[in-house]
Amino acid sequence: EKERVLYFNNPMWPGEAHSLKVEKTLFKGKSEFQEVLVFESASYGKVLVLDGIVQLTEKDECAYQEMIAHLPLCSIKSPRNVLVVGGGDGGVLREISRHSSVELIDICEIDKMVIDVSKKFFPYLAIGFEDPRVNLHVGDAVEFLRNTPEGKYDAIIVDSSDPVGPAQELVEKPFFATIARALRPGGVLCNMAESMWLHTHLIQDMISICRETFSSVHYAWASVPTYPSGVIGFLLCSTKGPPVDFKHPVNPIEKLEGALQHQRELRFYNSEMHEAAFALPSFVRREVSYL
Ligand code: AAT
Repeated sequence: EKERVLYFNNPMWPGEAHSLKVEKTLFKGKSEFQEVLVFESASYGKVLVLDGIVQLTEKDECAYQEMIAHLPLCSIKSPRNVLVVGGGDGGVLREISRHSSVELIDICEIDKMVIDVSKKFFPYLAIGFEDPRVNLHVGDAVEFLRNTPEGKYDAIIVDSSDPVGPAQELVEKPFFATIARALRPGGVLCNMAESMWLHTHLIQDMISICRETFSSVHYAWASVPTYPSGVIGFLLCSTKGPPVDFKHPVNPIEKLEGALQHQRELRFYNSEMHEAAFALPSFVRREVSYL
């Protein structure tokens, strides 16, 4: 029988494709916002694809979700109010729920189909929605943040898709301004920030916007094999107020772990990975500091 392989091509990574062998297609749908696909792959477990871009696989989702959640939450003492932008699969909620200091977790995801599909096919991610501290808002995060009271959150995590389609506005200056407004003084933002191998200009633009908007801005990265070029970056920013030393976690996860009865142990994040994530290759250092 003919082997089925899916090739992921996109103008975001011109001249190359990544591919996964398909065992079985599980879901194909078109929401108001994007095309949604779930398939069983031969080597990475189930895969969620939006508009032809891999959002997560069961095998390596731990790297992305753990890092995007714990890099900001372990950088401040006792985070209480947290907002997630995007993240409709629930994986980031699952990670935030490890933090017992957290009292409120708001999430604003634009596409209900992503949530429904995750509940059906990715129960280990969607379990994040079961935390009673979670409040789900289905809508555009741009609108949501415009109406958020000033200083409401200790941390905001932007787990959004690439800036083509519904996430376009999420890399623009007015959006970052509303994020900064919604954070308390000394609050933190962690924003998905693409690949240092592929998206230099996009990263530079985001950094220069954030430098105008926040009082500190840092770039961190982690290995995620199924994201284009195998890495993903994070932009960590803090608002004016008590300074945040992102590179040295003040709320180490090791302390939390003992206190938690979580479904599964951390697979990727620990305090050493946290500190290492801010070490940048020389070419990235130069690109980031030229601004
Ligand atoms: N944790 C999985 C990784 C993601 S999911 C990104 C989510 O952001 C999607 O569910 C998408 O529907 C949602 N989203 C996009 N635009 C908006 C918006 N304007 N408001 C609210 N939610 C939005 C990201 C993977 C990154 C892949 C890197 N190549």
